Amino acid sequence: MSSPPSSHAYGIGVIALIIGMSVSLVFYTSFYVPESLAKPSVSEHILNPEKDLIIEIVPGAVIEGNENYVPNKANALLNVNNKVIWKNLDDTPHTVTPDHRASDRYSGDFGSSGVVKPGENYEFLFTEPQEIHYHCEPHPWMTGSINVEKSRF
Ligand SMILES: [Cu+2]
Repeated sequence: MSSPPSSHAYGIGVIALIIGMSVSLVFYTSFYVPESLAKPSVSEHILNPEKDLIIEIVPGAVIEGNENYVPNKANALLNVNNKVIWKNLDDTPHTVTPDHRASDRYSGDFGSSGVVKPGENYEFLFTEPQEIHYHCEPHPWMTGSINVEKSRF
């Protein structure tokens, strides 16, 4: 005795539905969830700004009273020059250390993890507006600020 065709089709339909739901659940938990938790979506223009903003740690920066981070109060615009590069042109290692913990949702924690050696750079891609005051860990009289704003166009 075989069951009537309609009941058989119904059974296949239920199985298909269960398989479909399981596949979606697996997809959701293994691809969609980790992807959305990983990083906020950031526009291409912010990820690849037209220009870099260069802040020089000028020669002689180590000496108290001299200029150190130049420009000292820097302004960056999102979409324009939100990638900021500190270049150590001095002959002493320096750091770029935030006065208070600062981070960017995309780029993570701000600040050079160790020293920036003479001739080396520290760069940070800002993807959201914020103002950071920073200093040099071994030479705390060296201070500067970076202000990141939205561009108006
Ligand atoms: Cu220093």
